[in-house]
Amino acid sequence: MRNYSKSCVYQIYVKSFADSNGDGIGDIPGITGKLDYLAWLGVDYLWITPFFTSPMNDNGYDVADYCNINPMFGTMQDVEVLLAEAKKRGIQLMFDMVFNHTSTEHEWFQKALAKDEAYQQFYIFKDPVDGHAPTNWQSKFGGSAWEYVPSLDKYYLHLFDKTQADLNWENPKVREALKDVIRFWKDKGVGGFRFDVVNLISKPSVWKDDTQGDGRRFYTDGPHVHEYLKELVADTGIADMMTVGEMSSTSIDHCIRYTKQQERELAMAFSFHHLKVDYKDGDKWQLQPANLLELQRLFCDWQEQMQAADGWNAVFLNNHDQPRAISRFGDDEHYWKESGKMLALLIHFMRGTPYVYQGEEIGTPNAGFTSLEEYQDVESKNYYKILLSTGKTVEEALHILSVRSRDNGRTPMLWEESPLGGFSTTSPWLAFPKKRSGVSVAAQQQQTDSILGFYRRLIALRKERPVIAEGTIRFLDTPEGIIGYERQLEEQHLVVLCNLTGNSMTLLPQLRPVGMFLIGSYEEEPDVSLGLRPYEGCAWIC
Ligand code: TEU
Ligand code: CA
Repeated sequence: MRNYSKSCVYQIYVKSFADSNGDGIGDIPGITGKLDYLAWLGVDYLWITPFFTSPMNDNGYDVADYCNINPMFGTMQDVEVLLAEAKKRGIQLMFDMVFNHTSTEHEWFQKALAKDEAYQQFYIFKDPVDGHAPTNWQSKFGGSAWEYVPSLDKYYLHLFDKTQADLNWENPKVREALKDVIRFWKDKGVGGFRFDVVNLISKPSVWKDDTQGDGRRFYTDGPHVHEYLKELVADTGIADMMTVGEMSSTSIDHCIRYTKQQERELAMAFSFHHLKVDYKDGDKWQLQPANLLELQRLFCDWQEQMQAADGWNAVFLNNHDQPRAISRFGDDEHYWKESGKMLALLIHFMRGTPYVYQGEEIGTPNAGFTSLEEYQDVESKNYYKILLSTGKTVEEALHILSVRSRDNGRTPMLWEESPLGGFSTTSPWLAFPKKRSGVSVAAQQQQTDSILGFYRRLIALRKERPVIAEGTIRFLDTPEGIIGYERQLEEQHLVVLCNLTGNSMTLLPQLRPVGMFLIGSYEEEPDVSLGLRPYEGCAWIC
């Protein structure tokens, strides 16, 4: 039994959620102003993406001061008001701890640049090898993972942007400094933490070229990662708090260790393999249609194997780094409402804690941008150049961005149907999605059969029905395109079937559920003898 099995987490990308002061940028008071909506939706936790002091090269994931607020988003007092107001509504806040790296504007890095050797030990500075970078590792945002500093004649490691320098966790002073950050926010009443790419913190002791890849196999789930996490959690007293680690290119075995209760590391983990089924040869920048058999296999493996070893998944299809699932795995044109609901059901009745990313609850589709100027994300801008340099035409590169850019998930929240969407009183920092008819909180709160209403019901059902929160899971032997699973708690069974294709799919007699129909993505109850309609998702209590 876990105390967050009934919970639902709502993720807020602060820059795009709600703008309270009319500068076109979402902010902390903007979130406070929407707490009644979030309480109505029924969510228990808000994960708020970083709003700390930052030059914003990676929208706040480049932190220059972990204990101060970026004035663009508000003040410390605004954060305290948000915490207090959330608490009144029974909502807890999770803050986003970006501990793999800091901004190069962080005081620690600035001291390192000024030749303070103690602070050089906070980062991973290395001498050039034969006049070039120490290894051939690649940054996840494109280009070398090493940046040369002429004044020091040294390179520093950055697995992300060159303004995001990787911290040296081997140095106990780094670990102590980061524990102080946790203590600071815990004392302010924060209810949990999300740890950014936390499985990349432990680098290998030998630095060598990766002849098979970009270097990730050397530092992913690195040698001391479990030890460092245990230490951080124990020394800050957060073992029983709501914590989630973002695990990049991880394995089930490691995620079991990260989340098994007796290990006392984290409450749950995000993994991303299921969101790479439309990457050709594992490359995000090469398009292919989603491999649905692979999706089914991955859900089955992660859900069943994590369960078998007492691990716990954070279940999700969307976040601020991903294109919108409704455009990716659904049909946002012909079956917008049905596919939005089906994808929600697929995730919400699984074993684990479901996450809702702002806007998915109203079926927000991809941005639909057609020119480079519309994009803001550092990764998109870098890869646009890389795509052109590898021979893609401008049209091809823009098409790839329109499918893969992280900005697809970062468009401002649509609160109303009006031109500025109720987001701001001025034009926002990033454009609204091109297709937005019917996509708004105000419109959908009026309707009984809206995507929004459906999410609200799913969130409530997890609290009402122990089989959803506590039941065991077993995947059904379904044909390609249908994902089905059964949850069981004592005598009660819950059967979920989701059609992820645009075709009607017949169901073999043994797959036809018999019992009480609970919820489905179409207005009319399914007739299972006729099969599943396009993008139909439905659940029965059997
Ligand atoms: O993301 C880590 C990360 O690897 C993703 O950006 C990845 O590129 C994406 O999931 C593609 O599959 C985290 C944050 O969520 C992201 O916003 C930051 O840019 C990144 O770390 C660096 O802090
Ligand atoms: Ca603002």
